[in-house]
Amino acid sequence: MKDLNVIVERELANVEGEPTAQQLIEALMVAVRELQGDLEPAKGERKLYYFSAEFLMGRLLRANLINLGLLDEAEALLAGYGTTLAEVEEAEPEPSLGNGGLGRLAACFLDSIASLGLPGDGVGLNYHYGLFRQDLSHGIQEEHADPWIAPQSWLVDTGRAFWVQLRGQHLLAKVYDVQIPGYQNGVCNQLHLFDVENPAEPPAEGIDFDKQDLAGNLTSFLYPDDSDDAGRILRVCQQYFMVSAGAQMILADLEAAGHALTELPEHVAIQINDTHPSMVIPELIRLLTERGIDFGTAVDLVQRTCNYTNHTILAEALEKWPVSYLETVAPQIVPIIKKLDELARERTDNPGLSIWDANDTIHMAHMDVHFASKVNGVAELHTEILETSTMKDFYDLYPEKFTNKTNGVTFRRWLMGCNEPLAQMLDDTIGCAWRTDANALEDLVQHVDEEELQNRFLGVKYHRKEELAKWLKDTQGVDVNPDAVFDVQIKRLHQYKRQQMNALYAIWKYRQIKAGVKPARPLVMIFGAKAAPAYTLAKDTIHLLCLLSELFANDPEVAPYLQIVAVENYNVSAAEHVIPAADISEQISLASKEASGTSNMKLMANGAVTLGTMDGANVEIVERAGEENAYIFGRSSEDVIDLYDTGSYHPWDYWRDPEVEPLVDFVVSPELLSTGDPASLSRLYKDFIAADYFMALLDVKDYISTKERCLADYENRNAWARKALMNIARSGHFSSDRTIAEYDRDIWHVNPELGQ
Ligand code: H2P
Repeated sequence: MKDLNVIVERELANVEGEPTAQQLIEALMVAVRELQGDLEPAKGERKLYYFSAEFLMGRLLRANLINLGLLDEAEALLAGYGTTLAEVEEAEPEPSLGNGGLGRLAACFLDSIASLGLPGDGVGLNYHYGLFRQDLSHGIQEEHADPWIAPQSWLVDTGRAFWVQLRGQHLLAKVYDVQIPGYQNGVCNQLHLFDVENPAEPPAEGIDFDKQDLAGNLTSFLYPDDSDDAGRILRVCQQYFMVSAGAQMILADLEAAGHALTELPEHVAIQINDTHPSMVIPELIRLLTERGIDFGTAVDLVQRTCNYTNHTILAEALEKWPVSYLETVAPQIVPIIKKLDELARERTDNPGLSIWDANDTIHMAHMDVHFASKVNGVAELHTEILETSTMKDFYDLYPEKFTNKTNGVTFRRWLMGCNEPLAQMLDDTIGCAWRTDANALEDLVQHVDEEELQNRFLGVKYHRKEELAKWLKDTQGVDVNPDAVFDVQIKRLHQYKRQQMNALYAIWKYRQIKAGVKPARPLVMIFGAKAAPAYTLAKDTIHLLCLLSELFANDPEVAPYLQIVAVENYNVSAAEHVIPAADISEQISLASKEASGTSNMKLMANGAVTLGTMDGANVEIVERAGEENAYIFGRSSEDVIDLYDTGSYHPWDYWRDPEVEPLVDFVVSPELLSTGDPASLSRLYKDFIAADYFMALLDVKDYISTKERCLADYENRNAWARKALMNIARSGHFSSDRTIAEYDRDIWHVNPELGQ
């Protein structure tokens, strides 16, 4: 029987003197990998393959120790070296293989699939330099490569590889596995990441690289800049590389298990996570027909195997590729797509539902809906909007395909892992059942009125705020006051998420303070956000936040009351510090635009109170937590959809409001122009008054007054603690274990217990 201590000792045998954090982490990683290697994958007649361009895994040492039941043992071992896991894990590099909620969801799902004992693996790409590392030191976002693959990493070289025909050349796709252990159930599934044989070195500076060099750079970065043809074609190359290798692997596994190819749907379920892996449909059909199966049968087999998750109603994210790109990248699948389009046209004469449109553009989501078994949205409101608006014609054609699967997050990472003191408080109050069944958190409802518990909660929160303050000091030299309200907005930077509306609030508050209205308690506004490198207005918003941060910090009249902290290079590890310390959870997207959101769920489970619009999963959060335990503002999704449909939103009408105008005009005030980039600020300013596509000005007044009400309520500390406790108690529904059980029940049917 292998033992953690024995392996770590063996690994450290040659170390002279006290081992460094790096050496301890590496020894623990080797030990955990070895122990996981002895576990068995979940087994069953049918296996799920979850295809995703992103898997935002985060650091894995703590998560894996929790799942192996070895956390205490590891802490005891480290105590022997005079340190703790929290200290040494800072030396564990974080793979940045995702952009935001979409990739983090995929990571939570893998954890839940393994923990529920379901046979299911992830399929993705092994990006060497990740999304990018964000540098904010000059008050603007600068991007750099974010290498994470060290000699000791979580990657296991499987020795397997598949040839992929791409852009007229043959590239070998090597398979690396990341082990995914279930929660104390002896199961270990895999995340398969494909990679080129000889990856290029990272760019010396920035993230520019030779986009034509597929052999070297195909898997360098996630989302290469798509502002030119070369970048877009490279994205299509990445997608095809992933799905072709993935499809070949699935068929190889099927045959190795002794099954006929015609039994594909009986033994395989594929989930297409967003449109990036959509080409798996024509690729599988191609591979099956190449192996002698007729086209009609191949289509039927693939359709019974594949399912598609939609994560957004934003047109920009529903990929459309010119036929010419596909001709360049993978001409072998173009005739298949043509035939699929013809089949789709036999099913409907609505040209709006075609796969291959009159402009020779391929609509990936259309191909998914026509040729998947099930199509799901990621929160009730989102699915309803898909059915009644964005995909209404598809819904009318295939009502039976549509289903909702409200997102969830793994409580093992997002509560047990990142907030031990809160987890301990829960154990002491309601017992440990919640650790295996998050619904048991409901038991906390009976205790929310207990003053002693409220005080204990406030103590835990304060402690976590002190810890965040220390981490911010250590990592970016910022001082924050733990007595302040910690107001947190953490999500990718996008206009629909409306960080710019939050910036207008900061300007409002600043002007109040300058006018002599001092807040009862200081406010720390914490932002964590990366902007896509080619998304200018998003980068302008980051610049604005950095300028405001500096302005407030340098003004002695303001600094004691108001602070903006932009967490640099916000990622999963940063989130694990920020989320437990949050008081207010900012979920302020324009209603109808945020499909679900998942930071809302993590923050809820950690006792932050939601300040948000009735959008995405906020609706379900408020339904459960109770309206009195959240702060809701803004126009409804119906109103917003109507404003879009009628074209009747004109930002200048709102800008002219005497309370709003000075806030917007401040963006181009001498105070900011003196230190900021005038081009960037005036671009933002013009966008506010002349475009404001995501309607920040529509809701800004309501937002300010609701936030003020929320801050006033915060002063009744025990009443606030009660609200926070109600949020925790009602967060169990948002466990990804619940989400995955629903996917399995309604879509995958891989649960061996059910004998599917
Ligand atoms: C997206 C949606 C979120 C959703 C998430 C997971 C694309 O994530 O916008 O509303 O919760 O997928 O389904 P994000 O914006 O964080 O990249």
